[in-house]
Amino acid sequence: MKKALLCLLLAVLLLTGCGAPGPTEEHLIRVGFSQVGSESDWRIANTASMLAALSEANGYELLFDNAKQRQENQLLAIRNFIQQDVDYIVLAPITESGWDDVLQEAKGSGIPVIIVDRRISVSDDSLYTSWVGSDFLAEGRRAVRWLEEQLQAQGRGQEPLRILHIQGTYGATAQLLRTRALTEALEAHPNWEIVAQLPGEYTEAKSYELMRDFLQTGQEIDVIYSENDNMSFGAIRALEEAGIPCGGEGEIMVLSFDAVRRALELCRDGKISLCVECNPLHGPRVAALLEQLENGSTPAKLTFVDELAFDRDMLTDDVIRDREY
Ligand code: GYE
Repeated sequence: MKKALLCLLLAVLLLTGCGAPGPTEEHLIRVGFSQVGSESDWRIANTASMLAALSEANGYELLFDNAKQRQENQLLAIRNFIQQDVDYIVLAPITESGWDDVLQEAKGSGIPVIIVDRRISVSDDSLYTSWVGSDFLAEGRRAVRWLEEQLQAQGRGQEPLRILHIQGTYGATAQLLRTRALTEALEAHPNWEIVAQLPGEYTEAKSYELMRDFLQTGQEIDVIYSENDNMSFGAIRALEEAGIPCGGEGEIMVLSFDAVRRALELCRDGKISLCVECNPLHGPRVAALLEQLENGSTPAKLTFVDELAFDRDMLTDDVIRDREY
């Protein structure tokens, strides 16, 4: 009888796991995610997408760190993830450079690293397993091509064109390549000129401030090439406060990157002339890469996301309604 009871107790203990981690807890994949910050609508949508995809219900234990737009915070976060011996590190890098040492440490600890959104420039590509994000040069060229076509259609192809360039965080791939596309365009069009370059740091507040100061100079412009939507929002606010219209015929054209819902609405309302799409919904893409690694397969080194651009004529209510970010 005693023996039977003991057996029963043993069976119960085995079934319940007795204090040891439960079956699901035991199998959670531990991921440390170092995010750039929360500087823009794009970024906030990106964070939401990552948190949703790498949830406990989906089998992940996510250690999330918001670096508040500072690389030193990202370095600290990664070292902390290494110390906690996570299974994987996911890094959304603020700039391209400065990652060699810390990624060498991750490699030394045998932790695979996935890069998301912006790229990194490292001396040894084996320091990261895989990258997924946008083709920022293609985005910039999409904006430039649209502008060329517009000017051509308006018979202004040969006229002087004065451009105000609002730039994102210096050294970020999205800044470097969107800027490169504009630089290429200036080489191809000697009648195009950059009146000023403003360091908007991808935020609405900074761009608003800089735009207000710029308007004080009294310089005239035809186009604003703004490297993300939030900087466009800030610039448009400053223009409106100064009583300067944009988007209409003969008025300043705002070309904006990301195409978040708020920007699409401004495009529909005629204030933004072009929204170049940049898709932030990388959560499921990163989860797919992690799954491949878990299954022992080798994911593609680079994965580019397909994107579009919208002007007022292309925008339908459906596009705006269905926009997830
Ligand atoms: O355009 C901007 C964000 O790296 C693509 O960063 C991303 C950029 C995006 O803050 O809104």
